[in-house]
Amino acid sequence: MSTSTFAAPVRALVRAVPASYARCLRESPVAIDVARAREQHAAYLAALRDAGVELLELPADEAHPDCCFVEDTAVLVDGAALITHPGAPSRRGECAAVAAALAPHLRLTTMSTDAILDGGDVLRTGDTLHVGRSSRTDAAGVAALTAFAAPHGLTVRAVPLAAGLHLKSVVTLADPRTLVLQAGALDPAAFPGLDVIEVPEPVGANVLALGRRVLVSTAAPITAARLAARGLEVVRLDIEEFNKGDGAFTCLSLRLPPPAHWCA
Ligand code: CIR
Repeated sequence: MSTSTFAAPVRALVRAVPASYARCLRESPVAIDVARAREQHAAYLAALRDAGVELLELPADEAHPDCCFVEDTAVLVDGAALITHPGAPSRRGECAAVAAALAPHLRLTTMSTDAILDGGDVLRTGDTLHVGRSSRTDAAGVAALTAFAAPHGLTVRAVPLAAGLHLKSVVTLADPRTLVLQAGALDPAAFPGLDVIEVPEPVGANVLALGRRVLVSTAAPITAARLAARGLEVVRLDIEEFNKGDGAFTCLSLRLPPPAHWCA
């Protein structure tokens, strides 16, 4: 058993938005305004800093339009990082710079290229890592995560995903015992022992818990109201240009908890 307790992150790795973000991977070919994305990214970084998070900032990589979505390139647990082999071939070149930036802070394990896994598919609650079996994470990726997590006392549970890009596109952590789930995307029974708040707003399901503070999209008023009613300090941010690229709050950072703690 891991003995760590939930906390806000102390550090977060983030990566700037390249001009090529206009050509990022996305399911619907809606036009992206890169200048607006950069403004929204700046507001996101300001919100992290305001929550006491020290930022490790990587420059943009124009050769990798999706590079700002750093969450997919690593899974962080208890002083260690699993550098992933992302499901999308065009994103695999993002990992080297992330690994180099994390190396001074964490022990690194690099996943085999025989498996695929995106960090956006990995949702931690306590000693459990829920991992989405999505188009970006295969059975070998789940096995690699299981081997990485076991020495840390963490159990991995696979969650088949029918809709959404990643598991955390449809369900995220609001507080250590509460999940926000896009209504209809998954059976809440997949998360026994946890409170699951089902919300009708697809862009509401990806929230970022920073201790008792939680980042929620300005386009998700119902989600925001439900979380505020539970006593959480809700901070609303416009994240639309990243929603267009099939991303949201969690995707834009890799968060490091204080020692002996875990974070969203
Ligand atoms: C992709 O398709 O890979 C990016 N456009 C979006 C990645 C979003 N990442 C995340 O949810 N963790």
